[in-house]
Amino acid sequence: MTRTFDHTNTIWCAGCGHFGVRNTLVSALRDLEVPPHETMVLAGIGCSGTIQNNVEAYGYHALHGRVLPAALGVALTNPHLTIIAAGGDGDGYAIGAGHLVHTFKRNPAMVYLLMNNAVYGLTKGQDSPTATPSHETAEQGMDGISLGLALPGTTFLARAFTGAPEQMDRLMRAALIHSQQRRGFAFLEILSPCVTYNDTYADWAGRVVDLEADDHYDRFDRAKAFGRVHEVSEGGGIPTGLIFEGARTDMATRIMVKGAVAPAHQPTDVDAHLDGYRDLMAEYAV
Ligand SMILES: Cc1ncc(C[n+]2csc(CCOP(=O)(O)OP(=O)(O)O)c2C)c(N)n1
Ligand code: SF4
Ligand SMILES: [Mg+2]
Repeated sequence: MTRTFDHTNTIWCAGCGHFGVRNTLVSALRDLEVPPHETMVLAGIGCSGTIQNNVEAYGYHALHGRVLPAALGVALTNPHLTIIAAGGDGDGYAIGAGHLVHTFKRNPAMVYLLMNNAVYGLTKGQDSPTATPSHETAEQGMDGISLGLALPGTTFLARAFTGAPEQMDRLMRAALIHSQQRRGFAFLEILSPCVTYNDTYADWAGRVVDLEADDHYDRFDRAKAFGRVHEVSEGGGIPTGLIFEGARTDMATRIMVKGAVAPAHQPTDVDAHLDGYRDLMAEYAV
């Protein structure tokens, strides 16, 4: 199926990393032949949170920090969709951090693109949870990959950089395939610089370390992955690549009783449900 939609009416500043994320997502969906009517993109609030306006798919604009519970509802209602949740570091690591923790635990089949620019772009440059400690904040930074490694149920933890497009493209496809194969929650943090309020392109380009470039790196070993992420981070580097992969089925598959039909695939005509309603009312009438 060809995707003809090419929306150029983005709100983004020239040079914003979010363009690269959007273009990589669109080309991966096209190459994996995911039809628009089987794709749903949900986003939070932020410059990043407008990505769903620029992808040919079903779209939903969630409240700030609430994209993951909204996407979880879609994943349980219609497990046949390819679901992409997206948002910024403010959306996912500040107001939405609690939802991230519980989505890691639940492992629903979806992709989550967290576009990290270490700043609140839309509201003009306040510090986000990933702002570097020297950037006018008294707080230490936040690392979503380490957070995910610390929770036993996680199955896909990766980090890309818009300044390394080939790696980003590979990780985007791997994340989509992970969720399509019902292996669960594919968390892909993308370093996506805000050229207007926090231009980190040069800094990050000099610090990214692709863990998969090391032939001895074992992405299936959680403890070793944690150790390596810690080691690289302590040395001032930013670990990237497919950092961890675990084996577990997705939430909808786990909770669906054998033979049960997801709500989106149940008949909607009244007659199909009439006997059930009557039985229910009869129970109350006793
Ligand atoms: C409940 C609520 N609190 C605060 C805001 C204001 N607000 C809008 S976007 C945003 C942060 C955006 O930063 P981020 O998620 O990192 O996205 P970016 O713009 O950097 O892509 C904030 C605090 C809001 N819209 N709703
Ligand atoms: S303000 Fe920053 S994050 Fe927002 S569109 Fe401009 S460059 Fe991108
Ligand atoms: Mg941001």
